[in-house]
Amino acid sequence: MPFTIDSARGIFPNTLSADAVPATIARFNQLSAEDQLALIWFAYLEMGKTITVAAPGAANMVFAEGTMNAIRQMNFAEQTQVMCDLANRADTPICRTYATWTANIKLGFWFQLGEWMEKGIVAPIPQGYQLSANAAAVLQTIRTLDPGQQITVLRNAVVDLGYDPGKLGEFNKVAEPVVAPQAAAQRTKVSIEGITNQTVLDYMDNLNANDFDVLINLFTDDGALQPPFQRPIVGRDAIYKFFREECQNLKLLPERGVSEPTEDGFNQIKVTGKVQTPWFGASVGMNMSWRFLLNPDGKIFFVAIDLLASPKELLNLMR
Ligand code: ECH
Ligand code: GLY
Ligand code: GLY
Ligand code: GLY
Repeated sequence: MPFTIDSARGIFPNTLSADAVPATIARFNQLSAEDQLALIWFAYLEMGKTITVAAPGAANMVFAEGTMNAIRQMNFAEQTQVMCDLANRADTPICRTYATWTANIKLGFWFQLGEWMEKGIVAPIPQGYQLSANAAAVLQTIRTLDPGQQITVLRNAVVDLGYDPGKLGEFNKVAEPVVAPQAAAQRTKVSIEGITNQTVLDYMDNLNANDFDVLINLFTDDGALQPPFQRPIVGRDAIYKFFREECQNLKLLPERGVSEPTEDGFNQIKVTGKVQTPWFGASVGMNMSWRFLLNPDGKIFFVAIDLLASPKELLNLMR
């Protein structure tokens, strides 16, 4: 075996990912609970002036409904306490429930609380709330990021709230229902300048079609997928679970790529392009790259998905 997952992670080392995102999250995590909530509130309101977030589907919200309705019944002081508990990653029943949700359910929950805060049903951020100097500086950094990086900061901030899922022990993730794969007539085919490799084309087309059963067969049994800013997810079962729980209705718009043979019959392929999330649709195109390592049978042994540092990186196909 010429490659391990660890060595595969280093293919195309010149790829510049958006380090500003984890750096900003690290600074955000140092802030007080009150500052964290107020900062997201301000960032979300400012972003809403230029990009529109789509309401979560009703079917998705069913899973957070019990918790949301319990919060709705509380008085303002209790609601504020729940939100601060979430920001403090406290050990409470609601924080534990939150920890079992997928990213989309967490986002849908906050989307609803945000609407209720605007309507006065849930305790608002206090009128005239003054961010600390550190929080104001983090907000200022967020303003300088491109929209794809801004929504990633927001998403990652939301995902990190609540009780630490790592401390829950064994649990089943609460995820939205899996949609049926797209019908043949609705499917689209990508074309990627410089790439004819069928595995890579099939990867894009099947992920776009939510056809996770076909998609997963493109991977080796011991293959790995590394999402942006995360450790690799290793093994076909774990990747399949990730696709079904976290990867529905994405739109991959790959643009160009480069392919070259490497050791022992493996192929390394880098593709760059845009990705849209169902939350923001065409109003936010995230600048992304995919770094594939295919085994001699053309199966995916490793793929890393990175959020790029700048649009300029879309043209960087250097090894
Ligand atoms: C309010 C104040 C109190 C605190 C909070 C509030 C609410 C905040 C809200 C925020 C909503 C934010 C949202 C963000 C959504 C971001 C989505 C992103 C998606 C990125 C997906 C990517 C996919 C990449 C992949 C590819 C593959 O090939 C393989 C799979 C995978 C204001 C109340 C908290 C409501 C909605 C960034 C990049 C391409 C790796 C998945
Ligand atoms: N993007 C935030 C809003 O539309 O309210
Ligand atoms: N509105 C986007 C989603 O539910 O994924
Ligand atoms: N960053 C997208 C995901 O990991 O789901």
